[in-house]
Amino acid sequence: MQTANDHGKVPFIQSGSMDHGHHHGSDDNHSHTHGHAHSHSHEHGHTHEHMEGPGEFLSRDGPLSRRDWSARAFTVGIGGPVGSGKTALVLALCRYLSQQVSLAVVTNDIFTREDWEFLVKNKALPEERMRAVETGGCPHAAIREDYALNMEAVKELTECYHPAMVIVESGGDNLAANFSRELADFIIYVIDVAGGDKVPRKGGPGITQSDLLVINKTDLAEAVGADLGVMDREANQMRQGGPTIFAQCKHMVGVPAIARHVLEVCAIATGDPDLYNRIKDAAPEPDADAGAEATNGTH
Ligand SMILES: Nc1nc2c(ncn2[C@@H]2O[C@H](COP(=O)(O)OP(=O)(O)OP(=O)(O)O)[C@@H](O)[C@H]2O)c(=O)[nH]1
Ligand SMILES: [Mg+2]
Repeated sequence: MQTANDHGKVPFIQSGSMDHGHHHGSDDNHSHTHGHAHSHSHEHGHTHEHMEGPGEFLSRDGPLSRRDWSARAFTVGIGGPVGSGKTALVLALCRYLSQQVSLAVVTNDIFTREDWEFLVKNKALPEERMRAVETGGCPHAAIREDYALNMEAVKELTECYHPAMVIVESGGDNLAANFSRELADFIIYVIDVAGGDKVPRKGGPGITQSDLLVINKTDLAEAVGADLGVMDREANQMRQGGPTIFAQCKHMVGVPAIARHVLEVCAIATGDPDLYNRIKDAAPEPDADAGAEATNGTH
């Protein structure tokens, strides 16, 4: 496992063997190899959790109470299935917030640095404020059991740039993936309408236990016959009233509401109310197309 500059000057962090040098999360005691014929623990060096259910919003693991913000900035984890719009959300948040708030970004991909390249090309942030982690295996492991590389990248960025917030984009995964609370102070889970309006009710820890659920690509709802009312109702049920925001990340719709929500939590956690004030007067929400609006509150 080694860091940086395997690819010229690109800050590219690569995962090697999962068998050494990893910091394990405090929830390891809940992990065990599941009872399928194949053992994941031997194939890729970590065990998979067997979950009895998706878990509940109100009894989810809360953020760690910590004060070491100067060692590691407030960390926002963005997870969700492949292609749901995580990178589009990272870009949109950077565009919306970076004038007022100091940011840094870590991207995860299994074998490439494509998301990092996309963000560099689109000037999400100055290149040096963004790092790519190549997870080399299950993306969910890199944000849960074996998060050392991501943790290291967040700490390095904090040390170099003292950002108010570091955004970590998980590699796209399935509905069973979720961030470790050791890594993420705030968890956003992004799904999209293109998979159909059934997705929220299928559950999974990202849907039920994320601090904020984003339902992206509402512009495609009609084309795929997804009923946003159903998604809204079922997301609300699955999340016990926890916040959900409909969005079109690619078109900035819903992004100001997402940004304000994250900033507010960050301001409270870090005890810096000025953070939230800085964005209050920022550009208002663009005119939302059908269905692109915050639902069941933003808190
Ligand atoms: N129509 C529409 N397309 C979108 C929207 N947001 C993102 N997309 C498109 O969806 C595709 C996937 O978006 P990404 O942001 O790369 O998704 P991702 O979740 O980061 O994907 P992985 O990192 O590969 O898992 C891209 O072609 C985006 O342009 C949206 O609001 N509406
Ligand atoms: Mg991506």
